[in-house]
Amino acid sequence: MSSRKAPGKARRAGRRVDPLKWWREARFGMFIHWGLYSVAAGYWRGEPIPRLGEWIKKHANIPQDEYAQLAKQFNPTKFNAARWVGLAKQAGMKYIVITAKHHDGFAMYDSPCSEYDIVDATPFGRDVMKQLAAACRKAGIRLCFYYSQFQDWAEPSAGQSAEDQDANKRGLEGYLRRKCIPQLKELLTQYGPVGLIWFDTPGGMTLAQSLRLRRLVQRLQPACLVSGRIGNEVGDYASLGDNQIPRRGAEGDWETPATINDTWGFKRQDHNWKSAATLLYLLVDLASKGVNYLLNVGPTAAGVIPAPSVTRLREMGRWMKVNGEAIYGTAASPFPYTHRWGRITQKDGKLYLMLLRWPRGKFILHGLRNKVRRAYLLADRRKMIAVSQRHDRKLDHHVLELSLPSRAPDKYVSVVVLELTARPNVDQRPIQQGDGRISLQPHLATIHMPDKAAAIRLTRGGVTDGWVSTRNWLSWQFKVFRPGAYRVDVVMARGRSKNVTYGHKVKVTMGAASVQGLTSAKKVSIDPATRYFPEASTTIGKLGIEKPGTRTLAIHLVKLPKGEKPGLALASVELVPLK
Ligand code: H79
Repeated sequence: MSSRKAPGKARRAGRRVDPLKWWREARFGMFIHWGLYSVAAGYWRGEPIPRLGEWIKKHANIPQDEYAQLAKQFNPTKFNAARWVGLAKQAGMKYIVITAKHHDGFAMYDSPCSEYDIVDATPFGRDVMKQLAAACRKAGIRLCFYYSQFQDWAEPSAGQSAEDQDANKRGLEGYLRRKCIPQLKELLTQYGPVGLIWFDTPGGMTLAQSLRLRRLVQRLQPACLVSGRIGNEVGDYASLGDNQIPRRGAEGDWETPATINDTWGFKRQDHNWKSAATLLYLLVDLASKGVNYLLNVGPTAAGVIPAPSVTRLREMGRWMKVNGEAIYGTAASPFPYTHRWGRITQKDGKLYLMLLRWPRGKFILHGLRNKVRRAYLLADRRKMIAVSQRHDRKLDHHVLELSLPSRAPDKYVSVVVLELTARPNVDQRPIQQGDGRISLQPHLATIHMPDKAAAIRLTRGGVTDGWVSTRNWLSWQFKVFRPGAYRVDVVMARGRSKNVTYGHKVKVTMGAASVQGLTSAKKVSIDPATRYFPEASTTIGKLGIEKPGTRTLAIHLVKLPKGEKPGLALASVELVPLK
């Protein structure tokens, strides 16, 4: 993703072994949210409390002394470190990140500097992290700790919300010195090698404060990574938002932390489990964009990972056993856009086509310039797939055709390997897809900004941001092969504001023809995979394409909705063939 760098890289340069090597190869990790909130399990005084389980102290306004009483009920007699680690391993996950301390301030390990911890304050009285560290070592899984460095709701001088900008006035330094720094030292000295510290919500921390924590980690464990949410861009890699799915591939090192249902910490009433198909889609989609998938489980206070999580992770593991080669150690797709049939990753001169939809006839891929040496399924490596490739010189158009077996080998995602004779070489311009669609996304557009004062930027997710000037516009050059009539859909996404905003009058021009219309939220779709990020699609008209070749399409903002400031959050312009 263009404007972002991997901040730790320069600082790490010169080392012989890249400390990010294992993390890049891993691609898939387990997040574990476990704490006093797991005892409350989404209920307070018999009432169900909405939203995130681990936020119950805030959401139900629970005073500190009452919340602390939960510790007396924390007795995870069913906790079995080997079972949790075994599940992660079975799922094909390579690292575990567990909440050593979440925002509630309760340490889930034996913390000498605090009595507000699992050993001193609970009847269980044992250090679960010791057991997890041993089980991880045995299984070859990297153990990592989540540590809420800024927010600590048991410490009035620490950050009290993700947005808190005043903590430094209230005495954040004191909290850092008394609790945060000593606890980080404990975590980095009591449990052997730690893969990474997953910092979160840096809030009002200064650069000097972020750097101090980063240097502390590095001094105690030089190979230990720190997450991007340490703040001020001094992490080793960057975090996308919680559950965030970018629309485009990432440059640099990225990770998306994500939930299986809607909460991180266990909630009895949250039964909104994503299906195994959706979870596998997310894994494959993120890998195709070069993003690690850190998938969460929220064990109960008894120490049990909920059964719906277990069945789904095992299902993912069955897929990974056959198809893991397409995920581990791979890089993002060489195509600058995604395909409707599935996703692509690459490694060592191979492309992995991960098919979410099995084609009825031939499988067609446009825009790959390489020669394919051979093709086969990961589910059956011995059986070669017939490949045919052609190149139309006049249009500079490359077409690949595969004769796949009539039935998909996998019910979720089937992987076809293309062995290339050289490094992947792909036409970087938008191009009509095998199914006839043309998808034009802002990150592939030329952004025209005669009105410099109102610059259009792109969000991390690849959506236009700050598009409020009617003088600024986007255009694309794209290749098309199939003449005919096309429906013009304008797709909006959630920009910086919480909802999809609409009511913008837009005009789409191609050659001498143009169509114009008002964006509306009538067709808001929430993909079950990206369920927290709604999109709304509006059909604004029809345009014709007379002959194959390169075309230019432009979109202008004609008028903003009344009283609206957020601008047009454009996700794409879609040309859909009308048959
Ligand atoms: O640990 C998980 C979350 O608890 C944590 N990050 C993941 C990995 C997180 N901390 N802060 N945030 C996420 C920002 C989210 C704020 C919200 Fe809310 C919590 C939105 C809804 C609940 C704060 C309280 C804003 C609205 C109500």
